[in-house]
Formats: sequence, structure tokens, C-alpha cells
Amino acid sequence: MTIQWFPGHMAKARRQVTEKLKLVDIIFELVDARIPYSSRNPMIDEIIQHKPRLVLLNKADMADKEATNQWIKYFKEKGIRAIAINSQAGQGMKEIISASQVILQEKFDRMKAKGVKPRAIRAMIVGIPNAGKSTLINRLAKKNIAKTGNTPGVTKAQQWIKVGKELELLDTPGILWPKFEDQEVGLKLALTGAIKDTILNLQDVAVYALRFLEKRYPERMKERYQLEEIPEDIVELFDKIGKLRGCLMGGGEIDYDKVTELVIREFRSEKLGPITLELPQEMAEKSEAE
Ligand SMILES: Nc1nc2c(ncn2[C@@H]2O[C@H](COP(=O)(O)OP(=O)(O)OP(=O)(O)O)[C@@H](O)[C@H]2O)c(=O)[nH]1
Ligand SMILES: [Mg+2]
Repeated sequence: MTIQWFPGHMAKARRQVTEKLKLVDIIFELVDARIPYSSRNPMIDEIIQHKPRLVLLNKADMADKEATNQWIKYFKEKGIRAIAINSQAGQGMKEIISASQVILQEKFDRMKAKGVKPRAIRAMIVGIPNAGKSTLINRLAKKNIAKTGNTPGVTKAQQWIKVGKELELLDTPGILWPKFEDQEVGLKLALTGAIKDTILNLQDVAVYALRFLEKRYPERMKERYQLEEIPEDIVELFDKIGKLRGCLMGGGEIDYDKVTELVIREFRSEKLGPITLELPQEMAEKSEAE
């Protein structure tokens, strides 16, 4: 299913989160560690208001560790606790609970002082499509309750899920829209698989990936595609990769569609190693320029 974010759908998504806010103690804002800026909903602060929040940098296994640490620091400076997790492998699950307990310590102490019986922390996950919401829920619940899939928009129903004694989780389609109006954000979302391949021109996505690699990880790119030098001309670069990998048409000419697919597939399957597409510093400069 493709989610098309028309204003009506955005209002509905927002309302669904707002309605559930009063049921929970804390929001787990799930973002993709490879694009912590681009995978955040642009209205998240406004939507969740003053509700305590824990940012979960998911898919940390696919991100650059040094960059992830920079992002954790960035959030900390904004007064938001963030932790790196890998929902697929179940890394960071205990930390989610302990970090939530720290964030909610005062609230629960106050409740205790008033004589309220101790109870589990209630939480809701929110995030853009494909951030890994269902995978995280399954990990926390230790069984396959929520349906997962690599297609954006798989989650539809909503239910409460017990996570041991400490946590109760709302399985919410708290699916919020990304910042897709920004073209570069769109390219990053497409490259990481957060938006459907049919929405953007895939060749643009592959060009973006190659230009990014050239800038940030030139050595890995040279090694992967056996390049002595990275050609300045993008067509030449496509030609070299195509020839090396046999992305050819019947007549032996380079098949650019095949090169495009190969580059995107290899990027997504970590053939070029763990990669983070944006750093806090760059994003700060960007928002200053706006
Ligand atoms: N490598 C890696 N892959 C992950 C991780 N978490 C989720 N994935 C993968 O990301 C894809 C999307 O995960 P889902 O859990 O379906 O995402 P979702 O947020 O529920 O998506 P929607 O229901 O479409 O909104 C799946 O292919 C998962 O296997 C992670 O921590 N690391
Ligand atoms: Mg889902």
C-alpha cells in the first residue's frame, strides 16, 4: 500500500496520535539513524506537545557509529534523550525501558507519594513509514504481534501490548508524514526505502547516492566499484559501474536502469558499509539558511 499524504490524511494521522496522547506517559519517536533529520515528522513537537519523549535512532546497525553519537549529542543539547537501537536484532531493548524509567522518574515518584499503586509505563511509538515501528513492537513483545514488511504503510490496526512488567505499548499506526516537500529530504527518504520507489525518479536517487558516496566515503566507493579515480562526469561513472558489473543491454551498450537498480540495491543492503546521510551540523546550517 502506498500512503499518499493529502492534507486530509495528515489531519487524520495527527488526530489519531493526539487522541492517544492522554493514554500514554511517554512517546517513543522512532527515526532512521541514517537520516535522523529527514526521517522526523516536521510537526512532531507541535503534535506531541509537552509529553515526555524518547528518541529512538533505529537501524543503528546500518548507520555510521560516529555520526550516531553526534546525533545523540545533538538531541541531548536540545534536552531530548536519544538512544541508538537495532530493532531487527533486538539491540537496545533494555535501554528503552531504563531510559523511560529515568525520564519518568519524577512523575512516578509523585504518583507514589500520592498513594497511587505502581503500574507499568505506558508508551506509544510514532514514526514515519518504514521507520521500523512494527519490527520494534515485535521485538519488545518477543513475538510476532504486529505485521512487518518492507512496504511503507503495512500497519493498520491498533492494540495494547505488554512488555514484561515494566512497559505497556500501544501498537499505533502513529504513522506520521515525512518532510517530503524538501527535494533533498525526498531523495534521502527514497534511498533508505522510506518512500515508494515509484514516487521519485530512481535515476535521480542513484545519482544522489553516488555523489554522496563520492563526497563522504570516496575510498569505499573506489573499492566497491574498482575505480582508480572517481570520474567527474556522472555518465562516465555509470558507464564504469555498468561495465564492471555487466549491466548491459542486448547490443552490449550500458543499461542505465540496471546500473541505477544495482547502486540503490547495494546501498540499501549495506554493500558500501554503514552509512549516515546527514550530520547535525549540516542540518543546522540548512535550517539557518531557510
Ligand atoms: N537493519 C535493520 N532493519 C530494520 C530495523 N528495524 C526495522 N528494519 C527493517 O525495516 C523495514 C521496515 O520495518 P517495519 O517494522 O515494517 O516498519 P514500520 O515503521 O512498521 O512501517 P509501516 O508499517 O509501513 O509504517 C523492514 O524490512 C524491517 O526488517 C533495524 O533496526 N535494522
Ligand atoms: Mg508497520
